[in-house]
Amino acid sequence: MSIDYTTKIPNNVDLANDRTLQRALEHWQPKFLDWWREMGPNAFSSADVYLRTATGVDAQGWATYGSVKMPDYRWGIFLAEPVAGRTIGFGDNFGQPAWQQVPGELRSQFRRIIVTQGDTEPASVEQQHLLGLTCPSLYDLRNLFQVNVEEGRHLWAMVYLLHACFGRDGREEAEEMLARHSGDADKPRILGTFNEPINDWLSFFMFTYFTDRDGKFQLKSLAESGLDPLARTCRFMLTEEAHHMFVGETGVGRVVKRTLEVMKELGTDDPAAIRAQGAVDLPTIQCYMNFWFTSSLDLFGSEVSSNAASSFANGIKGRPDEAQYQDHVCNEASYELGTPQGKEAVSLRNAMNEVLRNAYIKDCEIGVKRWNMQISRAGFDFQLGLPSPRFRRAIGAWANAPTDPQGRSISGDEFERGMPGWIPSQDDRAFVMSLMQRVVEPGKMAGWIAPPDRGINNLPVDYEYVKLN
Ligand code: BYC
Repeated sequence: MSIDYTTKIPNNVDLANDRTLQRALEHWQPKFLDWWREMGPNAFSSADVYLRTATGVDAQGWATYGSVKMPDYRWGIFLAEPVAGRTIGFGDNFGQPAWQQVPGELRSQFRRIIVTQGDTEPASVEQQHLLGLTCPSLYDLRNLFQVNVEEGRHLWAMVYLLHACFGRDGREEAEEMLARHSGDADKPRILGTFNEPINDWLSFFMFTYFTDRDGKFQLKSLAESGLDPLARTCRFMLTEEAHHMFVGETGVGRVVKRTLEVMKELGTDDPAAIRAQGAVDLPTIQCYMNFWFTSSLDLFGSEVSSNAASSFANGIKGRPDEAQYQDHVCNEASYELGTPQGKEAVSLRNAMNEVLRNAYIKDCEIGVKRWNMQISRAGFDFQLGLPSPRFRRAIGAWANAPTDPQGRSISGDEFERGMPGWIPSQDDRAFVMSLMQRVVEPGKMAGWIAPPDRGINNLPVDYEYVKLN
């Protein structure tokens, strides 16, 4: 199924044959572009950026690379290929044909989930609005912009569903997507993490490692949805999401690598000495990890959630890779939770947010292992680690239960006293910000980050990925 680039809105959903939908989306398009110009990376509107653009949705040839000015990026609507005879893979409607339209009785539930998903996409672009001004290299600047334009496209993906499946309500929700803003006191973004500022590149790499990975798991469970257009939309989004997590994993890995070089040169692990050389000491990297990991854990919702149970029962949102399980109905099974009050058995359907969160945590561990391998290969015995999922939670059973990063219950006072060493303190943030000096000579890297192993699309690292004009 090829993508039609001859129309105002590139798409592979035969938009030209649905004039009403096409007109509604064409009406939203200039508002999106206004939002991009105001809230996106607007200091770089005239830059030529080496970007990939989706040109097909199959596994082989879905991307084309080329130089683009970001406001001219061809945002569009791309769904993965349909699967003939697809049936609903979980819940009470297990085995019935997948829906091509939203069933009337599930309208508000579907809408709420699509709105929540959609809201995160422009939020992340807003969070990263000024980051380009302090890029550590042109290679990184290009990756930031690739992530930004694709988050913009993911907004298009959800707005398409809102327009196509929810009529007037959906069109209103699509307008609201551009009216809420990250960190806005009156109209914030829906989920907590998407209102946190991302003012430095270490935070950006942590965000793309930890928060985009929440995206991966939410999209994987929506890719199982009984609503076929939603499932196909999310399947294609996942191909783009993979690059964002690559940026995060290699970004943190390169910061660690540079720190290890400095530690070796100096023959010390003393944070003050490492900082004086303009690198980020490992304990500070750990603090940034603690912050973004715990914030991202909250994005999965409460451990016990009737919303999650009902989404599963109704075939709206499954588990990632649902096919790996034997039982797809789950109305008998139970799940054991650890709560501040002790162990508690709850029905599996009610614990679906926790099932998803645990799959996510496992996935988070993979990159941490790689970073630790770098550290031990360099001959140092420091280890980075994910904090306990009980630590610093704002949502769910552990929300008002202070623990240390190991998950041991402590008093509120101990918690307050410990925090400056557990998550970035004001001093840590000020130090990391002080490193954020713009480097834009092709191939040059800021002193706090090692160069990548290779460039983009087989080009050398010193290719001029962004022509600043
Ligand atoms: N902050 O029953 P509960 C991505 C709300 S990231 C604020 O516990 P439920 C991306 C919740 O909305 C993936 N509020 O949980 C990454 C509910 O409010 P209402 C984003 C929160 O309903 C990087 C109430 O608390 N995708 O794509 O099962 C860059 C009780 O909720 C939070 C999705 O999230 C929070 N952290 O909700 C760009 C998928 N957590 O309705 C993009 C769609 C919960 O009672 N969303 N609440 O007022 C969902 O599936 C679900 O809405 C949730 C869990 C996962 C959020």
